[in-house]
Amino acid sequence: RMLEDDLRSALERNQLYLAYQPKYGLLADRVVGCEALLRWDHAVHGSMNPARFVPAAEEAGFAPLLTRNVLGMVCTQIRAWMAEGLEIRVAVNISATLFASGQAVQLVREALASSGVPPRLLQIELTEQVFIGNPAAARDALQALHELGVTTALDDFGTGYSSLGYLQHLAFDVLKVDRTFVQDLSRGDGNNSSWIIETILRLAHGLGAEVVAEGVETPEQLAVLRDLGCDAAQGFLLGRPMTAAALAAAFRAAP
Ligand code: G
Ligand code: G
Ligand code: MN
Ligand code: NA
Repeated sequence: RMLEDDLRSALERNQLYLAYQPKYGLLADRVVGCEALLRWDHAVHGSMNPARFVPAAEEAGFAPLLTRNVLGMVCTQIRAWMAEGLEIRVAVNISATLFASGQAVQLVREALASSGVPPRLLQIELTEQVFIGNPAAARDALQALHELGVTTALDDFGTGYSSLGYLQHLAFDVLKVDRTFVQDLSRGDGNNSSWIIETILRLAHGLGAEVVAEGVETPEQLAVLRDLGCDAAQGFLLGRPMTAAALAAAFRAAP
């Protein structure tokens, strides 16, 4: 109730903001894009974790409002970077429930139309949860996004207990390997995690999708991912979630 009221007023006063975490292309050896991560500095409770307040917002029925806000902020930022001569693709997390309801696609369409952002600069990250419930609706919504020219990423891949069969019918441009697999990576003999990542890479590439490894924290993990032929990596080693200005500087940095 209190959280709900605080959140409502934070939304009304534009007190939520975004941090941007770089995605690092392993072939290009440079920052190739970023993920937008929602932040809320509560006046009394300090920095709030989106893993907690986003679900609370959704339960309170704020999902459409919150998502419209996030998409608006992202599109404004993309335009600002374009004005500086930078074309930076931004990935946005959208909750499975909102996505399956079909509302998310409409919000994306509106955000693109009102901002004039080129659709190719927007990517939508979804979890395996979208498969549960109404896979047919999810499929329609994915197709509608692709028709808009927006790309899609399957987030936290490998942790959602979903059937691989869904991948056959639901096309994603990117699979994001969950950080639990990346954490256990070490060089040398094939431990289970490196086999799993190798298999995900083969699966994804066979489906025409790219692979982003999440949660890369050590140079050793990065080296193994490179050896395995992973396309891109994200994690504290390559950059923490940062301000838009810092992200632009990282993007500009020559390889
Ligand atoms: O950035 P951080 O580790 O604090 O994010 C925690 C969780 O919150 C992650 O699962 C992330 O996907 C989710 N999250 C971050 N920003 C958003 C957002 O704008 N919308 C939604 N739906 N989830 C978000
Ligand atoms: O669920 P999703 O993958 O969207 O979650 C993104 C979250 O992961 C963000 O909250 C971000 O802060 C966090 N994150 C990003 N890089 C790392 C990392 O290298 N290690 C850990 N532990 N968390 C990370
Ligand atoms: Mn994500
Ligand atoms: Na993830």
